[in-house]
Amino acid sequence: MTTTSQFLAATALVDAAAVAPLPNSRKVYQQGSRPDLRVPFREITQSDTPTLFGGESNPPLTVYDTSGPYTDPGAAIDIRKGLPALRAGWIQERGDTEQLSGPSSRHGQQRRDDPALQALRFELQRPVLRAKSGANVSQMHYARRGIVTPEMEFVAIRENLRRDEYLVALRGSGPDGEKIARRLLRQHPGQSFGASIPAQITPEFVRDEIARGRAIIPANINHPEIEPMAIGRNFLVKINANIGNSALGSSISEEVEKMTWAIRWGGDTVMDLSTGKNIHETREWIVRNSPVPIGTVPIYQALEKVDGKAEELTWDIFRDTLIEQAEQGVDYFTIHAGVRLPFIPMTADRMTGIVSRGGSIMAKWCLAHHKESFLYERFEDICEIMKAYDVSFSLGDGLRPGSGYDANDEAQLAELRTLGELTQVAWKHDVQVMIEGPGHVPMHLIRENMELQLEQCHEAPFYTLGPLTTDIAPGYDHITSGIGAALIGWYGTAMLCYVTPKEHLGLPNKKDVKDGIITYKIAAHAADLAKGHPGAAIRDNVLSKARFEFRWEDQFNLGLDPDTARSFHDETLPKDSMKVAHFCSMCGPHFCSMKITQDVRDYAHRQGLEGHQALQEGMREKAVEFVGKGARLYHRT
Ligand code: IRN
Ligand code: FE2
Repeated sequence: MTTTSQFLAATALVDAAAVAPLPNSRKVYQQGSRPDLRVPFREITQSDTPTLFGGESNPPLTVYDTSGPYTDPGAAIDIRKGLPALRAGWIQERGDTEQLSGPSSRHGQQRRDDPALQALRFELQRPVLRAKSGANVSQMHYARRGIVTPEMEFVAIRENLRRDEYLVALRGSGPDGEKIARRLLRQHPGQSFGASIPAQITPEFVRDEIARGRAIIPANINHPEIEPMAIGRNFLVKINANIGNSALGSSISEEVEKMTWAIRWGGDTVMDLSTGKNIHETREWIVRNSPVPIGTVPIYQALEKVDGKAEELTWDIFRDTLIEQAEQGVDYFTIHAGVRLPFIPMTADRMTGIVSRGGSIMAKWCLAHHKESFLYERFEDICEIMKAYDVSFSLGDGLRPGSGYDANDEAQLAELRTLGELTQVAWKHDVQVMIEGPGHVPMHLIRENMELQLEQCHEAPFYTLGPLTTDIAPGYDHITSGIGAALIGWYGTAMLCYVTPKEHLGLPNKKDVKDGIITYKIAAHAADLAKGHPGAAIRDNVLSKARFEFRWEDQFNLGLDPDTARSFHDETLPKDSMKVAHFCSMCGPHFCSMKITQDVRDYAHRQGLEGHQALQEGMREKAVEFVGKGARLYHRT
């Protein structure tokens, strides 16, 4: 057991590896319409190696950045103090909030005197806000009244990926700048399944999407530290990383570090699913240090309060838990209000029953009392709390299938319809909503699931857990689910909840968290490409050009995980000189297809041949060379 003071000493600063800037990268900010609106991006510098297409240089590429101030060497971060309150001024200016003297929750009052816990707490140093009586502080409420908030403008700038700036840089990069720009910006038209992403995302577009309920900006007024982001199918596909201790393992400092680690690799939101000890304190540390929205499942903590006895849960305990967490600044709540009493028997013939933790807690409560769920019956009361802090709903899929066998069954679809009904209740209160989805769904049933969600939940953003496309690969469920995530993202899911390799097997460690995130970044980006998100292909094109030009360092650095790419290359060619070589160890110096293509082009150039003819001539010459060397052709991608 570590004592409080040991804990504090150990966590004064976050683990350096979790917060160091990524290689060849620096933080850049784009100024919005006001001085306190600075939108962060990551700029990846490329080498000056002369390139194939002429003498032009390779301008740095700017990418979306979720890592917050952690990767900015200029920002001095002390996690005991938390991050700067970036949005504090925006919230205050709106004049619709009031400051409470301290946390009003029972938890706060009961435990304030505990000296050990006091040292772990932040509330004592920060204001706790609530909407003034009668006010509604949700982004949806502002949007519907025609107000473009700084949060919306922030999101608009972020989603455009500084494409215009990159175009200008490319054009100025050398004599062939214009040609290169056209090449690097080219992408295949997408198939969007009804999503319509404009070429330029404006603050007004963001406002309109929020007003219609087609997107949300999770942004609790008690989480002023966040850099706002949007979840909606007309924006970049987002990913969520789950962290959290259980009764069995992991400490507060580890959880904070997992959060910084998760956002370093691209987590757009983080859910704290802690269920063990010091649940309140763990969350406070995470929220105060998180630049991304934090989600929770409040029923987990409510269950702790009744010592794990689901049947002893009451509305009062649940309501107090919601208020406690809303005052801490949690940005979205998973609430399993669609698990209704009449739906529970529908799970009787399932292969895997109810696999959702929250869903099973509510099912147990409903059966024990033989009563309708208090989450369903009190839904409007919950909305009142949500709009007083701007907490977004993530309506839980408590009846999601836990196996391909159970996919798209009666119970799942009955719940989905109910979530659609509740969406309209929430929207009546101008409360932001997204809808959680499965789970385990074989590929051929995924599209149907997405279409039903859009129709029945009135286009509220879908947020799915995978889905896992097959059940036969425990240990590899980041892959079984990454496949489903890519597909459902393409069809229109707005956010993908990651699954790590430890799914079904144990609590993920740091490596699992990273593997889950990279897998989901791949799925999300593949979906952006397929949807035809304007500008999605730039990074692919820039990386492909670096690859073709044997700029190894640039290839590593432009990728999602430069460290792994570099270490794989080092395994066989560790020397620095090999980072400029025109081949790698996969095919060796003589059989590199890209080297050969370049030789072919050079040959054509020398011979003064044109196009097709050149290619044929070159290939003939190469073929002779190959056979001469006893070539075996390797298939490669
Ligand atoms: C996402 C979509 N469907 C479920 N999720 C996530 O699963 C949800 O956001 C939360 O992180 C977790 C909740 O699990 P239970 O309580 O439904 O098992
Ligand atoms: Fe599962």
